[in-house]
Amino acid sequence: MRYLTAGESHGPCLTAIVEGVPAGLKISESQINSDLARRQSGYGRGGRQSIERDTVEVTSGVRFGRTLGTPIALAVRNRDWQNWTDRMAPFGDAPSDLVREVRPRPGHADLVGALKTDTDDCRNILERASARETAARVAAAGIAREFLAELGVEVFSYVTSIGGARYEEDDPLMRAPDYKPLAIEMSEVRCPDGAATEAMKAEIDRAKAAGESLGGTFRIVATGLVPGVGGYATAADRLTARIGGALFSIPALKGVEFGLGFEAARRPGSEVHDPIEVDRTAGFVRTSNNAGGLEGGMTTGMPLIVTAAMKPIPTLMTPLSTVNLDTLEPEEASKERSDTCAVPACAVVAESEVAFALAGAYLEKFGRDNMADIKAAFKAYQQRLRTMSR
Ligand code: EPS
Repeated sequence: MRYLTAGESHGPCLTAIVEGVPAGLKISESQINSDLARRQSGYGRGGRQSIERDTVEVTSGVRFGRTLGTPIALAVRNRDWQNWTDRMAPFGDAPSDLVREVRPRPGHADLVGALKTDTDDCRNILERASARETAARVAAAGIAREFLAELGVEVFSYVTSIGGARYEEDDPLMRAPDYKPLAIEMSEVRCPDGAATEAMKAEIDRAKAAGESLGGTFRIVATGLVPGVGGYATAADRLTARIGGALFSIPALKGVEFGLGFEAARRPGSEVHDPIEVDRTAGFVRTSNNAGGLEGGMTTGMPLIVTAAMKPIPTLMTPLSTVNLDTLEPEEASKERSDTCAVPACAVVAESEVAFALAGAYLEKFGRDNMADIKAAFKAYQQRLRTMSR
């Protein structure tokens, strides 16, 4: 299952095409819209989110609520487009009063993109490098999530830190994460802990008052996985590489850790690896989950637990110094309307990438054509695993 997106932040719409989806998968428009709403939410977001009401339009590949097994095309319209029709017009001449973007922001794709593509207007770069593009990813990932849900897999996320404010979990690598969807989604920063939520909001308030922006960390968890998805035989099969690569396609991500992550490098082997036991009903289980649900590039059957770090947003209301591309003189970087913090939204985008990576690996293991065949193969596999642990 693969997706491709197109679209500029202030163009008419964002588009996604998802291919490799089996036939007969039930798709819910409202489920996709609720994921889009989660991506728009979060304390510390800027003015754009009060303009947009992201909803999905499905224009191909689905009939009567079920997939046809053909490419699925999705659109998310930009309401803000109506304010940009002259400055972002696909055809005709540029307006005579057009203000080019010539003060590249450190940390954004502005400068390097302009050098690479030979343009004197960083807008040609920033329109696409904008985090707005992630709305199309979240819409596309709705398909992957529905597929995984049919096989009992659920993907969720929560924020573990914003700036210096942290949510200290008792047991972050617990065997069965205590998924608290209500507490997560009720929190304005998508953190299940009330005190940590308040501390994170206070950090955002301080940053906003100082014209600053803030990054943070979040955890993505997938439950209900069966062991043996992914592969150990070739580099391309390894689910660790696929999930890591998928997450690093999110522009603002600077770090990804699986399970114990960097902490594993500081401990002896006996305090890292997860002992194996056999349980009459559950089959082969682990007494800990330091690996974060992946061993040898494959799922172990324990929850997948990935922690990711997002850098602060590059647009600063108290801007850093840059160079004006016209005069080559030092100047303040441009100040586009922006978010103080988008960590809660980034966690939702990261869920989408993990869902795509997992859905692709499940399809490779259980077949691709239609849901009935896939479910039959899935059931047979579970049956064989049960026999092997008895
Ligand atoms: C975003 C839309 C953008 C930004 C933000 C994310 O809208 P606008 O540029 O009109 O304010 O708010 O983009 C960035 C943080 C960025 O660096 O480009 C969205 O819908 O997520």
